[in-house]
Amino acid sequence: MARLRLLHALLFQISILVIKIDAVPSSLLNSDYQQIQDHCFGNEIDPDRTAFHFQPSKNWLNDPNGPMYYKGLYHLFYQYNPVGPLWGNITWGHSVSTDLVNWEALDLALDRTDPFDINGCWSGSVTFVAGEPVILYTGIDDKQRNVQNIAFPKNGSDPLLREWVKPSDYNPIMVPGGDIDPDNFRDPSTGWFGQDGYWRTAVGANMKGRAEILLYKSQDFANWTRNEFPLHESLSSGMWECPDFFPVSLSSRDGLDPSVNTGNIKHVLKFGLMKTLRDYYLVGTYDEKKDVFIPDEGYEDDYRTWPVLDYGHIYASKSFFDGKKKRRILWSWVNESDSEADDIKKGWSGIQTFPRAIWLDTNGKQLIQWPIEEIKSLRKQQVQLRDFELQSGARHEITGISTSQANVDVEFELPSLEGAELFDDSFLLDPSKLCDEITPSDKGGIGPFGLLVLASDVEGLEEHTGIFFKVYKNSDKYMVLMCSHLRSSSRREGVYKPTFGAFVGVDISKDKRISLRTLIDHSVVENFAAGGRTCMTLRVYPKHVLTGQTSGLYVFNLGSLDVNIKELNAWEMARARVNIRNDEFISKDSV
Ligand code: DQQ
Repeated sequence: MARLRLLHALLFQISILVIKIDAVPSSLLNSDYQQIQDHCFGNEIDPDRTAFHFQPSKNWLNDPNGPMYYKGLYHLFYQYNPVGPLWGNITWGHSVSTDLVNWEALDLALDRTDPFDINGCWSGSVTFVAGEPVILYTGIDDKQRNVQNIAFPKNGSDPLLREWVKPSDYNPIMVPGGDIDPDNFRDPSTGWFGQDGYWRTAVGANMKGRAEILLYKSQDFANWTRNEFPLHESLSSGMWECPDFFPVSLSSRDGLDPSVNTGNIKHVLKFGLMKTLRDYYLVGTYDEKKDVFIPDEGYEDDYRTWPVLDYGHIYASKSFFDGKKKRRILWSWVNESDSEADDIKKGWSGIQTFPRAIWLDTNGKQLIQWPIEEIKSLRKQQVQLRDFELQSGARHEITGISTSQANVDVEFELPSLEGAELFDDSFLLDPSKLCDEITPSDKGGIGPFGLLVLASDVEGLEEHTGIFFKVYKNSDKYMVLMCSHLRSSSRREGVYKPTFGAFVGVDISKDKRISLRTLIDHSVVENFAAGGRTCMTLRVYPKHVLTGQTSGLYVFNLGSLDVNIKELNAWEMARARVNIRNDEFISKDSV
């Protein structure tokens, strides 16, 4: 994880050359925090702590691991440091839920106890084998190698799956052979079962500089042999972590069991690129005979051309098939981007995105991600705008609800596309650079228009985070750019404040509308544009909340053309019950 911090530190250094950051004496910050800590018991006062996102009650969290639905309960495991708020001592934390919104913490599922995982229980998955959940995970062994291990429930009739056994006569089940870099061989995917009676799993590996998703096969799920060919490989993009490989329907939003390989389907290979710390995915076909994945036409071995799962701040995502509601659900790790010193003061670090249902767009090319329907159970007061004209230069505050814990759904309508600025193709591979050049004084053609969230009330919105769109014309086509600027998001010291950008895959000339759904939860802002076609998750650490001030929400339009808000609905959100231990709840309500 040092590399994450290093990258952030580097990007932060670069950003201060470009953006003037107000200097805040660190003694003041310390006393701000002290004030909070003095009054802080549990979740109530820590202003950065989220209200409806998954996080442990304290300490470090990273990747989501092995999500599943079993005997009436959803289970989520996660990479967890049980003794501190920074990465290290990695084990599997474990929580259960009946509704994917409220979570109860259980004891560690996997701890570093054996020679094959004594230096860490890293990421992995759960597969149902003969109806019972089985964990595959990466252990860092006594020789500091990445090896793959297996664990079974001690008592499958316990819906809580409290105890797991790691048989030493099985483990490790895969070791890095001669051509595999023992430092980079990890994160076994959920298994799938082939027509030939063999199980498969995909493992990320670095093979002398080449990224390979290795494929292993087994008849009994215990003895595994590496396939002659990798499932997929890339010569140019470095190590691929946390592979997820699953079928998606071309004719329905329903999720599919990982072993389905017939019917009107495609396959998705999702992975995290260590080089960019972003998650990408490829859509294509799985040839079960050769056991290879073939990306669809147009694929190039250049990560800059691959769809990014979320253009903001997420990594190491993991999905599972929810047999209860026949859908595929995905979580992603959202790392902190405040300073390490602040994480130590807070005593926690890392959250998961709100669970997202994912399916393939009708165009067969793009994944759609959308907060699961259970989120509605958290909605409180609602405010609404309808057919509201946002004139050029306008900024309008949404009042009537508290907006630091909110769900906003807005649909912008463009009366015309006349006057869209011309697009320069050189920006195609680097939309965030284009976003970076958009400033409030830039009276563009169509846009920027969008939302300002977590804005300070006083001193002329000194702190605010913009999520906005701008429409460009590229020969006979229109392009919608989505941006988020974090440069004014926080006056706290040591916060990483990048600009994120992406092109939204919609044909704006057809319906002249673009929607944005935003989940605001104290220090995280998840954005879903165009019905979930483009996602952008942000970490935001406003300073104004440290002194008890509330945050504001605005719609704005800085383009020279007026924009209409067809409809805006905003709900204040309730606090979910997330990982507060209460054994009574577990025994009475969950089972
Ligand atoms: N995190 C885990 C690894 C994985 C990485 C270690 C991705 O298994 O490759 O905590 O964030």
